[in-house]
Amino acid sequence: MRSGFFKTGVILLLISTMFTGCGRHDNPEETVAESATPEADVHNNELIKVGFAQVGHESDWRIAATESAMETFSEKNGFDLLYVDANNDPDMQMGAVRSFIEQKVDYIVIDPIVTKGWNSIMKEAKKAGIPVFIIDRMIDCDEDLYVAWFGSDFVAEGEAAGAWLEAYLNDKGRGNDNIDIAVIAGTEGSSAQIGRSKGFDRYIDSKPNWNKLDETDGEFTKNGGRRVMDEYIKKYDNIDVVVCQNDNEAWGAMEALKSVGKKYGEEGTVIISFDAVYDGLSDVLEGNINADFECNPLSAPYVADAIRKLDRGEQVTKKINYIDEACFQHEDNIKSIVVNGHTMDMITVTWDVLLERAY
Ligand code: GZL
Repeated sequence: MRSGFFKTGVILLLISTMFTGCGRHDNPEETVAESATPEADVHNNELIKVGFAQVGHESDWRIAATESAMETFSEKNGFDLLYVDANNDPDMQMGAVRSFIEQKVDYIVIDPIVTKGWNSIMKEAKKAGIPVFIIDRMIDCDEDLYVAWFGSDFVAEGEAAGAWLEAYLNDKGRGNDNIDIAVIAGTEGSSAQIGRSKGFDRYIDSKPNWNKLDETDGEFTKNGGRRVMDEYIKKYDNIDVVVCQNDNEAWGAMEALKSVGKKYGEEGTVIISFDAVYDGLSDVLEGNINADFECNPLSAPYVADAIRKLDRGEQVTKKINYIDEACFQHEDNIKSIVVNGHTMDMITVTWDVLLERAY
């Protein structure tokens, strides 16, 4: 295990208390990442050994996140990556972290499947003197057990979806109509699901004419979205809006609606989605998905940058959000939305917008 972390003495961790929503940074100067892809920087020809315990391979977003991590923690960038795909199994993921500790890696990176159950393994890593970074989803643990977290504000993503739906229905003259809403949630107990549900529910709870019919775990997968939407179609005569907590679930929901001849998107049941991966934005362009709220998967370069900072004895901010996220729509009818007092532009998807998509 490299001792760079201890050579540098006490690392001052500034705990940032800010949260940012899609489309804005409160304090951009606090961003940790200065160079997204660090120069190849091998200490005395020694690779930095990183153990990365990934959620799984459940979605297009996840594949993009994994590809970013593989590229970032590559040997040409000075890393020796130990990678474990936990296949959406929290016990397997905890076991992977324990094996990284036993192998005395230099750093551990975790994208946690669920938020609960992490305190003891995190204490084991701290006792072993191995710094831990959390990316994307969050865990419930003492803040001194990890160096920094790079992820999105999932509550703000959920609120943005609620704000857009409010504006969209007003634009259609349906602001006072009774609206039946079904939610296909992400993996239950993941901070992404908890946050998006919490954010959107703030709008559900504030509108007596919005009726949430149901919320069921679709596991962030296409099959999960299909399974849940099939159930909803059998159970409910009318569904005005389906909120899918990622694009893969939206594809499953579309398949289910198509299988019974129901129209969706621009021509029927409103579909809201999250992630805004390339194929998700393609469906926004085609009018199959009405609005898609970005969640950026490219956090690995920010961890590599923070590792370099630690090695140089520099401060690493306990950063909460690392990158702006955008809000996309099919129709060019909503200019912007306001969430938590911040105005965010709605981007109408065109071919140019789609071609700019990195993932
Ligand atoms: C969100 C991420 C979620 C994505 C899904 O940051 O954890 O997990 O929204 C993925 O696509 O499965």
